[in-house]
Amino acid sequence: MLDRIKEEMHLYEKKVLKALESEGGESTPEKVLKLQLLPIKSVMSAAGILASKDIIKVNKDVDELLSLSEDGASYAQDGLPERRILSALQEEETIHMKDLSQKSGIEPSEVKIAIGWLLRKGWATLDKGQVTISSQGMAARNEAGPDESLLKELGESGELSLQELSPRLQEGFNLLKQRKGLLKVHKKPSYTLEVTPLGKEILEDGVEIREEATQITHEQLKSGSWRNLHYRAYDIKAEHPDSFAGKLHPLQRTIEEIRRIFLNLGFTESRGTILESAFWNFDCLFQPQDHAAREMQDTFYIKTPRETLLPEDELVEKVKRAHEHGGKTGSKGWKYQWDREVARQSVLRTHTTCVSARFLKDNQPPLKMFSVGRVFRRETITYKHLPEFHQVEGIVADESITFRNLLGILKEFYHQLGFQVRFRPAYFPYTYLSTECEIYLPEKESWIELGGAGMFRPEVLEPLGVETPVAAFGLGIERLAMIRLGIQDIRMLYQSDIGWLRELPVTHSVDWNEI
Ligand code: FA5
Repeated sequence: MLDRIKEEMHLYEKKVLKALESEGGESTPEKVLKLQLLPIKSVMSAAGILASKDIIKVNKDVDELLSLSEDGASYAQDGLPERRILSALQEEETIHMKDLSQKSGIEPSEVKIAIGWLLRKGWATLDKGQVTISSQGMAARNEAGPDESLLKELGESGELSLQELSPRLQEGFNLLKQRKGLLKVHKKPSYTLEVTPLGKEILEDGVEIREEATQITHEQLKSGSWRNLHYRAYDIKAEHPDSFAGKLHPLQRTIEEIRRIFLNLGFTESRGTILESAFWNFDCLFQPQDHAAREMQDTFYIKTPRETLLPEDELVEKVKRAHEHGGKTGSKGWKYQWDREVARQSVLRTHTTCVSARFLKDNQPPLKMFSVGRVFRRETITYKHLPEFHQVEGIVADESITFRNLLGILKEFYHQLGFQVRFRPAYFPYTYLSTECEIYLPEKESWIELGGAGMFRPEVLEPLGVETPVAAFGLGIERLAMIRLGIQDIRMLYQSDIGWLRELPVTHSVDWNEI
């Protein structure tokens, strides 16, 4: 234990400790620096470190130092104004107030105050403007008062310690401080360093002062002499100030992790826009125009622009036919009259599945695509619901793709994020088979739904000209982030709680080498 403490001691710490030993265990930094020829800053910082290790004690005292202001210095030289009047009164026992300035040589502005002090000290009397010297004044002729003594001392020595003033000078200080702006007091800390019992133990054990290697030179490396140098041990458990490095917001970090997983799985990334037409958000996904999700209370409709352009007629026609009677898909459709105007409405996209639909129109299978983006719904906010959140959407299209492949992809994705999921049957107008993935939340004692998935229906694929099966999924990111970060409430992600954000580690436990 003692050896370890000694090994970790810096050369300067040892020097300070040795100096204190030679001074009998206690001394001032000023003496230490003279003994060891160290700069005062090094003594103080070494003393601070020694104190933090309980090897010495640093006692701090504050000295109050007294000095004269400019006015004080001129009084010290010329005498206090009442003294100068007293001198004048010795020649003429009585002087009228109005002549005082001229006869004593003090400024007219000082006369009033000077008379005040003359009377207070009993050196003169005042009667109808006549100032007359008293017997006390006569006696004081050749004798300086305590205030004058202090002025004199300060004039000669420049500075005096307030704590060390003699009682007479202390009395002088009490008088002088009643006059404005004559004295200056400034506080000066003074320190004594004192070896503690632990410090004594170390000293008794022996402290050797050796030069330490701090930087190794090229030559030392080349010649191998670095092996013989003495190195100080580091205390890797030493206390350190907290530092809060800049880092990505945990939600953004989750998004980046998700992107990386899909990129590593060979998916292409695509992007859409948050302002979308009802056509791409609903119609081409075979969502009937009277579907509940399309209601005003579920979807944000946009006033400007209220309407959007529809894609080419051929596609619009095919979507219309799919809705009305199934078109060439073998389906019977929804059996209603499809309205282009409804499809033209602009909306804030309610899911990212529209990005998949657009991608399928422009790209031929085989393909793997994912997309991350913000979506909007008229939701009542709860611990797991937000009106604006992120989804990651994906599609895999290939001749051989099956529903089982889809479950495999989702399992793999969640597994890489550290989750076990379960699947349950679900319904979406645009997929068959359809499923929802859920994970268990022990704190809420319930399952929470993380995403929807399924195989796109022919009514979706046929108008887009896609002939292979397409596995599709859309997963909520905030809920996933919430569970990963161990928070009970989804709103935390948007609250900018600086304390919580600071405490979060910079990285997750995901080991990218394993992915
Ligand atoms: C959809 O949005 C489908 N488009 C998913 C899909 C894509 C199915 C492709 C089939 C094929 P759903 O409305 O269930 O599905 O939303 C998907 C996920 O988004 C939910 O599981 C949930 O994790 C998240 N989510 C939904 N609403 C909210 C909300 N208000 N706040 C936070 N997250 C939400």
